[in-house]
Amino acid sequence: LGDKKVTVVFVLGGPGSGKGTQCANIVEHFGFTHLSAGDLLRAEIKSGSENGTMIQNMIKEGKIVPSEVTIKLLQRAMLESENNKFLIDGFPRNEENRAAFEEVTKIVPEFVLFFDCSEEEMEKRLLNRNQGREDDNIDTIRKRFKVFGESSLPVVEHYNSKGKVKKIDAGKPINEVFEDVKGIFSLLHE
Ligand code: UP5
Ligand code: MG
Repeated sequence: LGDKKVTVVFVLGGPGSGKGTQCANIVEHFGFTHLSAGDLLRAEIKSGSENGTMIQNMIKEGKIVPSEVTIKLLQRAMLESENNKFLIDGFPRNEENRAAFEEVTKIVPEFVLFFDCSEEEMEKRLLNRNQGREDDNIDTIRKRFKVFGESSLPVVEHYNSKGKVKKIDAGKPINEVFEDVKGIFSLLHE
């Protein structure tokens, strides 16, 4: 990223915990730019990139795409943006993602927003979403939950041990969750 000085908040939580929904609210109220790693990867598939087929297969299986691919997309998006405040949604998903991002970008997150939600509630939301996502079927959803528990929760634990995690009860209605989110972002000084 060169000289560009940026503020990054990682937004983590299980599949369907409401990361994208709440990021849209945060953008509106607090002037961040939302970078969903999953959305960037899906755009990469659509663009017909040489990695497209590999990414598509990984997403269909609920697996984590190689770090260098995702990091390149995130870096490019941050460079191309006029903004210097970013919500990075759905990344890092494993310890290797986390270490590689720190190594390559030298960016340390301001904090980690963690949406805590039961699998039962997340499953219900994903099966009702109806936006044609290839990974919103019960087989892939189960795989996503497994990967989240095994690989992504340790990342949350890593940051928690550094006192960087702000945990939100994400099982509540959307507006109630956002009240709690607002409480956290209101404390952020410019
Ligand atoms: N909804 C939201 N909040 C609600 C609430 N409080 N009450 C009731 N309903 C609520 O929400 C999901 C649905 O629930 C929506 O219909 C919403 O209206 C409703 P959303 O805000 O979309 O939840 P989100 O947490 O964003 O769910 P998403 O499915 O996007 O999470 P995932 O983490 O599974 O998906 P992502 O796009 O991040 O990643 C997809 C795949 O890409 C991964 O499985 C992986 O294969 C790959 N990937 C990588 O390999 N590397 C990466 O770095 C990122 C992704
Ligand atoms: Mg999302």
